[in-house]
Amino acid sequence: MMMSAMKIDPAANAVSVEPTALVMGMGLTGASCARYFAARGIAAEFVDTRAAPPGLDAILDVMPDARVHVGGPMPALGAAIKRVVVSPGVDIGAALLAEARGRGLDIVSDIDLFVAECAVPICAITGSNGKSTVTAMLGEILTAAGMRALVGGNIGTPALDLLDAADGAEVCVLELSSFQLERSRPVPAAAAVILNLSPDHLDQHGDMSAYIVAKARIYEACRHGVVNRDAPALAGLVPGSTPVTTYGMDRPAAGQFGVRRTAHGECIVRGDELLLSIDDLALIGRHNVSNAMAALALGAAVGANVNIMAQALKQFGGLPHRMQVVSTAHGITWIDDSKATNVDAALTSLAAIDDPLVLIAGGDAKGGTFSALATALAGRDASVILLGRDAALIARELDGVCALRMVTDMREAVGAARDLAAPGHTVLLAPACSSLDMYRSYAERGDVFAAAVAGLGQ
Ligand code: UMA
Repeated sequence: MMMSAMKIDPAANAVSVEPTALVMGMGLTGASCARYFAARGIAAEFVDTRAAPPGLDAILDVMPDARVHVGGPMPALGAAIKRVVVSPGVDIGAALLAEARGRGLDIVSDIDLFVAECAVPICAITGSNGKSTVTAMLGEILTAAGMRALVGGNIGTPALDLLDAADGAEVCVLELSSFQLERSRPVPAAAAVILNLSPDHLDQHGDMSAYIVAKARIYEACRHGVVNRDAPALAGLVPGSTPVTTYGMDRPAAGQFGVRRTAHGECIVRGDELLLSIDDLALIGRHNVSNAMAALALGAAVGANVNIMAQALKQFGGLPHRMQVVSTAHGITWIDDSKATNVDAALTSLAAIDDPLVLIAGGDAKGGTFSALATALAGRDASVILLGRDAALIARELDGVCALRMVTDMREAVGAARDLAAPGHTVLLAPACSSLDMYRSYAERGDVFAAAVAGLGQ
């Protein structure tokens, strides 16, 4: 429908200039497109299948006269539209897009628009898990090494908003999701990495091979590939002529990043050069050693000083909702890992904990399966509390593996966990599912968990 409420009066909604750009999606990306087009004096039209898309007000703030269509059915393509910008959450099978393709229009993503104007080298980061951590980490250690870094993309600041801060920047660290990669032309990044690949978003991509094809696009036009040796299948995704730096948890060849046992414990090394003791890393878990090496390899590829970056890793304390300890009251450790939105991420979190465990899991399974979770829990001193839309599906796969309890909300989950946990136990929120069936985001889910834990008192 054409909007006619609140700020949008249809009578006043007539635009003096016919829009030449159509933006599909009115979330964070759509709002950043509005700012981008408004700053360039380009009239744009916006569509979203949601009845109340979250970016609507921000779009009308900068383009009060813009035509906006929310909910269905979608309008036909305007005759003057020359370019269509597709947000990451937009269905690529949408009829409007098919019409645009049929008409031979220029179909781009916000990432394409950003790349066309970005004058500094880009470090592009994707992977099923850890990509926001590596993006933030690399931004910090590049800054410590004296390079002014822009940081954005899937991590939260839409890429186009980075252009406003680009003056004086020397490098851009861009987190790219499979949705962004699938909707974009190959990004000519100075350096790119796929951190790891495990099933995620299969409800959207259809199957694992389509998901891998989307992720592999990150290497297609990059000038330097950074490759995880512990995931050998990923090496084959880099075009043969592209120079590569590898990293892995084993002892590396000259010039590559890895781990070596020394008299002072395990150290991150480049070739034979000692860079940092693993014990000095602020982040916990072996997966974060791997993440740290990915960041170092990317930073090195754009010319930053590796020794200074390695020292800066001592200060990087991580992002919220990723293995974040929210309480240790009464000898029970409560960990918010709400960002564990797929099974593989939850397995990584479980592997980082040796204590007897109460796991809180469940939500929207996104087409995932849970047999690997059952295997990881088998034989452990663990109980599982399940909530959310796919709780029953997970319960079927964990049946007989450990004690299960079904709850209806996070408060009840935390109360049940308090009953089950004893001093020395860890309660871990690692849902292995997306949060969107119950919460606006994984961050809100983590906040609700932390508030419920705080509500238990000291
Ligand atoms: N949607 C509709 N109809 C539409 C358009 C969107 O129903 O017409 C739905 C989508 O199915 C989706 C939601 O709205 O679930 C958001 O879509 P969007 O394209 O408007 O998203 P943005 O608000 O622009 O946010 C996107 C990223 N979100 C997604 O890809 C779903 C944000 O990543 C990112 O921070 C932002 O762009 C800036 O670049 C979030 C995310 O969850 C953190 N990403 C996924 C992940 O990390 O696993 C991929």
